[in-house]
Amino acid sequence: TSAQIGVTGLAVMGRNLARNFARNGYAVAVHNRTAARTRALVEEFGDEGEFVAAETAEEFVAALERPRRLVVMVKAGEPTDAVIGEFAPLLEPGDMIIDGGNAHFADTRRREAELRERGIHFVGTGISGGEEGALNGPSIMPGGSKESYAALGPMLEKISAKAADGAPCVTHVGPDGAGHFVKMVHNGIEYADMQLIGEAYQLLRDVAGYEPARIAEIFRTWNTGRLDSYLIEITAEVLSHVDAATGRPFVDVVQDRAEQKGTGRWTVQIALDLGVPVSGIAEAVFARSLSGHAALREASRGLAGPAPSPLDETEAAAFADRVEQALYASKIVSYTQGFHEIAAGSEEYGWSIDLGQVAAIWRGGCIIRAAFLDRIRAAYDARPDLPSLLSDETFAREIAAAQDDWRDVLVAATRQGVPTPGFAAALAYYDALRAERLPAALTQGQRDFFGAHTYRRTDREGSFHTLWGGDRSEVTA
Ligand code: NBP
Repeated sequence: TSAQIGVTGLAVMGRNLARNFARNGYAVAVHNRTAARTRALVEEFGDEGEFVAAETAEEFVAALERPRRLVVMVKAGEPTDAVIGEFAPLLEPGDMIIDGGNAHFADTRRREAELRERGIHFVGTGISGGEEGALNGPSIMPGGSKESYAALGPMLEKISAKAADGAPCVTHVGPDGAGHFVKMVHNGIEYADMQLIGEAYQLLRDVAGYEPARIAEIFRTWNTGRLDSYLIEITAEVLSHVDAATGRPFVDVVQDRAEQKGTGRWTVQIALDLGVPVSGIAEAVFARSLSGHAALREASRGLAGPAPSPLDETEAAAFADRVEQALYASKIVSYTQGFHEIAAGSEEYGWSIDLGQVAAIWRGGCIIRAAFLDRIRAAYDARPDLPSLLSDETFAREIAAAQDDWRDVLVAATRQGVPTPGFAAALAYYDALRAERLPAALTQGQRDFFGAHTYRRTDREGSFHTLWGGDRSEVTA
């Protein structure tokens, strides 16, 4: 038998992706370092479609029709290089290695360049949607050559999620590492979304005084409006869940220490390198780190906070509405920052990424899927050179309508001592962009004072320096 595609690495993601291909009518060769996983897959799900089980790398490669399409779904990092090292010598020019793991885009660029020399297409591919998405339709972000997409795209379109308008949630993002870069920023935005939702929850709990079950109801209501999204939906599920052992709200029995695997951190690290302010994503990553510093938190428990000032029922309900406004406005800012980073990466690496397409393929399948993304797509479709999402008229108008409530929520949070770094960073970004003058002028003055770093004037061209240690006259630098 000859298989149209092969999957090596059959842990949760690879197994479900292989089943997804098989269920869509493709013959799938399956392989895993530990052969027991391969046998288990065929035993358990063999009747879902056509699988070709391969025990060795040679058998696996031989089972594939040419040009070969070989999907690698192993742990990102060294395992990926090990698998490439094992398979590449068995491949021929024109064959494709599709890395569906969460690789760092810089690794993808290196691997792509190395394999290109040997005529092999390396397609670094972001896949979002977790286990469930891999099986029933993920959002897929392939990079690599145009040529490889021509041979692979139709299959990916078939197994991907579909947006509400039926469009497949996959596109050729751009060359080499573009796909993994966009997946990285997707995850960064996911961190920010989760942080903002977390802050909204904490405010509803500590300022409005609501119990988790009641807050779940509020999220359910929000999910029928402009915040309609997968993350809001599952938030309601988690908040309404009751722990069987104790009968208490599930959120109250889980340790409040958030973990992370690294894609959020990468998004911030790369943003620092590119000089793109992604303050919302950065605050989300820092908030997770802070939550994990148990000793530091323990040592700080006794620090002074404000006196509690509970709201009555009417005030609490009004406050909950304002939190929705603050959450929505902050979300717009998060996406503005994330898309700015994609635009900057695209510019830096010459990827020509279509931002509207990125929003379009995130509409279904992935963790940040949301009705909202269709509006981002529309904004970029209307104006592909949009300098920022905030310059889109619709978003600008919505923030204008939300801003008073957004500010009030931050006042309440500050007064009552509820940490809201995501909301606050988003508002600071918004106000900084709006500002006629920033204190950056003073910063430049300080830099010129202590380091003769020079400055530019508002009224004349050129670089200038003031003789701070002398008569304070100005010279041309
Ligand atoms: P894991 O990330 O847990 O990786 C397990 C797989 O890697 C197994 O098949 C294992 O083989 C194989 N492997 C390892 Br570990 N070292 C190897 C080596 N040196 N040579 C060959 N194979 C090796 O699996 P996963 O959770 O299914 O994720 C797969 C990829 O998809 C990862 O890169 C992950 O970041 C990415 N991803 C995951 C999700 C998610 O929701 N889990 C979502 C999106 C992307 P063995 O069976 O022989 O040990």
